[in-house]
Amino acid sequence: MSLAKRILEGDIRAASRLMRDIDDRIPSAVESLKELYPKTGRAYIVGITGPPGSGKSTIVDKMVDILRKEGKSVGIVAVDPSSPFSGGAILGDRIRMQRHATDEGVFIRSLATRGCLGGLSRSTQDIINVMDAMGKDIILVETVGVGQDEVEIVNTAHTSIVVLVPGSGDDIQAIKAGIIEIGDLFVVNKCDRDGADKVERDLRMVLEIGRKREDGWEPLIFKTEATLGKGIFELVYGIYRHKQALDQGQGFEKKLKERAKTTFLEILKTEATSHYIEKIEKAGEWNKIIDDLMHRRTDPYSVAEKIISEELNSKTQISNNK
Ligand SMILES: Nc1nc2c(ncn2[C@@H]2O[C@H](COP(=O)(O)OP(=O)(O)OP(=O)(O)O)[C@@H](O)[C@H]2O)c(=O)[nH]1
Ligand SMILES: [Mg+2]
Repeated sequence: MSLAKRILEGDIRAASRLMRDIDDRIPSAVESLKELYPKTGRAYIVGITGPPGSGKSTIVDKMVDILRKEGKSVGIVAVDPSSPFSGGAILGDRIRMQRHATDEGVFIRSLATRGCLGGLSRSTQDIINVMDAMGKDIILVETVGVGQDEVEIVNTAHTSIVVLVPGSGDDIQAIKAGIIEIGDLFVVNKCDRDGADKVERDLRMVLEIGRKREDGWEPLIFKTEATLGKGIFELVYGIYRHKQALDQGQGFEKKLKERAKTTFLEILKTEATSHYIEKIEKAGEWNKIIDDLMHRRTDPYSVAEKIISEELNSKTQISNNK
């Protein structure tokens, strides 16, 4: 039986195996992903982003408690661009979810940047699709910070949660840096610390003077103390409220469109890039190109153009000769 079929039948080891193959960029993984794609689109995806150490994992962990009590199956993807490891190595430390590791209804996977292709958001999409095909009801995607990759990842979620904490001056900075547009729900965590009210006030102000959202949704703010689980129940119901608003308006359709587009662009980008890189490597021209660029014997624009047009020319020649 194919790996994909086994995954669809609920084989957890098959799912882990495919996720490892995705991490290692093993070509056959794509065949499995092709087979799984028609079975995806059922899971509800929630992105959680915020500065390092703001309590994202603790929040996720406490949300899982509630979701499991409601009988929902959960997938968790922890995207960690700063860590050189992937898989089990950092799970215990960074994800604080050992409690759920033995629960069959919870599937946890962590992801780190590999290589130089900026394929983090691609791998995340792939992993989300596997969990979706596994039949997870809800998939929580934790990402650190607000880099381009994070924004892309969070953009493809149905509901995006942005976590802030008191006492780090860069919060409002982060808010200004475009985080406002991506947050459907905001969390001020570590409310046991001084300054939580100020963060909330600042946030409210920024939200109010900000542009009205096209979808009409007014972002909600929640105050939590995740370590004690305070405020998490309200947050989970905030997700449901947002989902309901999406279902009732045109928001859902738009999100699906956005998700399909982002996934496709991401795949096109990574496939095309690796194709050309492979070609250059095969021709043994990598060092020469870099050397030429370094010494300004040529420019990167022309080299890229040349490689692409060479490929197109050779293709037309082949079809002309047929
Ligand atoms: N005082 C206080 N500490 C908290 C609260 N929530 C989380 N923490 C602590 O903050 C630290 C970081 O929590 P994590 O959940 O790992 O934060 P994170 O955002 O997932 O961190 P990274 O994944 O490393 O970016 C841990 O020591 C938590 O126990 C809270 O509400 N109050
Ligand atoms: Mg974390």
